[in-house]
Amino acid sequence: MFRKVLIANRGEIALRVISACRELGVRTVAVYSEADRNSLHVRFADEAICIGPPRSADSYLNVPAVISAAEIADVDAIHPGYGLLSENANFAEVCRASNIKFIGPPPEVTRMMGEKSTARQTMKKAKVPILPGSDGIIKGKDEALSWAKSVGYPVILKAVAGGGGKGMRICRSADELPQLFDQASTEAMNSFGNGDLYMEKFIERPRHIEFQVLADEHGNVMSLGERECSIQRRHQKLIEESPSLQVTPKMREEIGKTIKKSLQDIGYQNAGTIEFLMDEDGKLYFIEMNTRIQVEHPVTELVTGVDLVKAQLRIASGEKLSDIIPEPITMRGHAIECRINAEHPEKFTPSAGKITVFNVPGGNGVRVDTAQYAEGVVPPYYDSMIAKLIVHGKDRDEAMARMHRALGMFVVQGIHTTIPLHSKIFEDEEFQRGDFDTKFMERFFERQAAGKS
Ligand code: MV4
Repeated sequence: MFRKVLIANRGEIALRVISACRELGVRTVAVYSEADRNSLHVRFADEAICIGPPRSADSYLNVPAVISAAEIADVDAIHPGYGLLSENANFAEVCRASNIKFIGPPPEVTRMMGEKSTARQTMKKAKVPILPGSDGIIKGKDEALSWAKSVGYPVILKAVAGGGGKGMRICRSADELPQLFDQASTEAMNSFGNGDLYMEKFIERPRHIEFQVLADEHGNVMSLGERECSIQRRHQKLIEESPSLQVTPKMREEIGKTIKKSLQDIGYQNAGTIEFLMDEDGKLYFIEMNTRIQVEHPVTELVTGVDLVKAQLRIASGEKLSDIIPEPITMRGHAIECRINAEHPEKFTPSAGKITVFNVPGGNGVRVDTAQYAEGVVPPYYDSMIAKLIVHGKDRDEAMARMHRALGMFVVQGIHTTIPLHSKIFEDEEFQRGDFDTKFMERFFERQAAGKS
């Protein structure tokens, strides 16, 4: 195991990694921006180094500053958390060149998966089901029109460098395609510095279902079941759960086998998530892969009993999956996570400021991952998520009841949060039935507005 690890992140995930390191007897080094001097990740790490001004671009995303801190603190490895540098292949390459172990997959794999059309082709070769679409990058509007004709409208144009819905356009007829092609390409160029597009058949009301995987450095891959992530707004997830009511044990086993083989082919290592869309007929199609630990990893931890962050550290230090997880995975009960954001619940605009009251719920089956506290400050520079409330129950009904009572006991004052919104979602019948898709929040807000008038 490593002697000392630098955590190149902030907030709850930095604390989550510190917790895993402590349990493994590994020393920790925090890095922080000038806005995060009083943050808990700084307080709980064994050492802390300031790496620059508040804005992420000047601190947490500053590769030379992070690497210098790692050299000065003399660490063996860097854990990138999620976001920030976690899927930056160049950063992983600099780590390698500096003889520091990057806790994640090799840069070659990250780079390949970051190029969405290449990831699609790679998964297709490995027999993972994909949607009908273009073979790689579309060279121009004429090629786009001929692909769309062969696939059939509606189609969706996506940025190969994409993520978070940027550079994406739904196209319902040949008439509107040329204009949407230009819009998508320009937006992709402005957001990612790469205007290349690919195309897929568009699914009208998809569910977003993702599979958690772990892969060691000896060619062993394991699937840890799925998470249902359809409850989102503007590409920001609000609620995640595991297992998905729509995934049967047979589908879970089949997809598990297929992705295991595909990731062995690729030479994948460490933790990863494979995202699928589920169509109205319940069929799953690969859309992209995330080569990092994800925000919603705790729901998988609660149903499988596997500590995913400790597994990441043990894998990166060369251990075999069969030593880390000796028994076959069994999924126990049901887990749900709410992402609590510092936002106006209706306007969804960030709400930075000082927290005056912070009462965290606890009790049976409740877990809270947060780096916030009373008198703590939510800076305006970063992501607005201030806590994750995660519950586990014997079944979905028990988990929902537990979440609803825990939300009622989660008191945050001084800033606005999404806690009241989350409470209302758990009172919604469509949510309670578990029969929803990625358009759920739109319907929910319509119901809310209708109910109030
Ligand atoms: C799609 C789709 C429908 N059909 N692809 C949005 C973000 C990006 N990662 C993939 N996205 C979508 N891809 C096809 N072929 C609908 C979406 C989509 C979506 C997907 C997952 C969760 C929320 C979403 C909200 C809007 C659109």
